[in-house]
Amino acid sequence: MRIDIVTIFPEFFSVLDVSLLGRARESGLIELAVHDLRDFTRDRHRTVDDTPYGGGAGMVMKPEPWGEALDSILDTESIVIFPSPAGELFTQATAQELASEKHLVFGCGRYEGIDERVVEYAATRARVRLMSMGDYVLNGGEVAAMAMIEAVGRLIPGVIGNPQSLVEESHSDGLLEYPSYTKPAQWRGLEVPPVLLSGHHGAIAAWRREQQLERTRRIRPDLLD
Ligand code: 6GU
Repeated sequence: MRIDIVTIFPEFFSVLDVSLLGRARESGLIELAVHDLRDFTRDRHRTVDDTPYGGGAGMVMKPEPWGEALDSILDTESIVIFPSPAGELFTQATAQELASEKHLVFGCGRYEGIDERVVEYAATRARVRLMSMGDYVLNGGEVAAMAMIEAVGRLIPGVIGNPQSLVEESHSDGLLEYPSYTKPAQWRGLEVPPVLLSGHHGAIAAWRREQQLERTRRIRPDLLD
């Protein structure tokens, strides 16, 4: 998979050099490039924002640098993702859909947002999705893009060593994950649930399922609807 990111804070994305995704990049499973939006400006001050038409607080990102950036990055197979609190909710199902794409482009807005015509223009050149991480406000799309890239990247075949771990994890079956334990069996007076030490695989599977259901009912009843 190819991933392009457009941002005014390219240094944010240095964390993608490490860990699982860093290895996926080294092995060529993921090809990732970060582009500084200011490199697509043409004025001396490398201006990326201006005051909003109609008035109001804050600044809006100007369309011209975005147009230049998108023109240099997009091709017919691209899908453009604009992280936005006004977008559709990004879920595990979204991550799964995006994991089979060839080319993801993340357009990270700052300030009060990007001139809406940029989204309109992008939609004439590629498929476009506005994606939100949840009902809270971030200062810009960078952290959201990073979360989406991690969620998608780990679903690409070969990125995770043991694919079984993808099958068993939270949200893959629509429920929260069961609790996990490792040695020692007793720690600071706290015990591992005895069933996990029983060697009885059927009983363990049943206990884990029950834990998943109990947790989901208690913490995220909305997932059961
Ligand atoms: Cl994707 N962007 C911003 N700026 N804030 C958010 C978000 C995205 N998702 C939730 N809050």
